[in-house]
Amino acid sequence: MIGVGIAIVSIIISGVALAMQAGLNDRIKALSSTTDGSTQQKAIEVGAPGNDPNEFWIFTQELNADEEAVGIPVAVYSLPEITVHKGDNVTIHFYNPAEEADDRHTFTMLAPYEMNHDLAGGENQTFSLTADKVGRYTYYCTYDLPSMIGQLEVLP
Ligand SMILES: [Cu+2]
Repeated sequence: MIGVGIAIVSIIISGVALAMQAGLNDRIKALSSTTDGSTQQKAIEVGAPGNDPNEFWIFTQELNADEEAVGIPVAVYSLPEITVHKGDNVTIHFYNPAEEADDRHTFTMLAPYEMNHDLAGGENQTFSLTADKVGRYTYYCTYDLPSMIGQLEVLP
């Protein structure tokens, strides 16, 4: 008699567990299905503590290499990728920490985010843009192509 009772209780418990699992599956499906019926994994994004996700600091840097021996410019941006979302107001703090004033670098973009910030060594500038066009856009230094580039990615 007790054995039958235990069997009935465990059948009820596993039934409830199955129903909960089914409900959970429906919720996951609802979160990931799109209007055309295909499924899509939503990207997880994790920031750094106290960091505004739309504010970026970028330094110019001359690599420790013989530019003439290498044959192309050996300068880079400290941050070669910026990822934001459509509609974000993005702030960039751009620093050229070179000791010589004539070691110039630029942060330049073509349309639709057209801009050209040209800094002498020791200078910095803060500027903003509204990320209203989705896509990948290259930023580059007019003095150090083809190597001194980065990508602004604007996600939908
Ligand atoms: Cu440069």
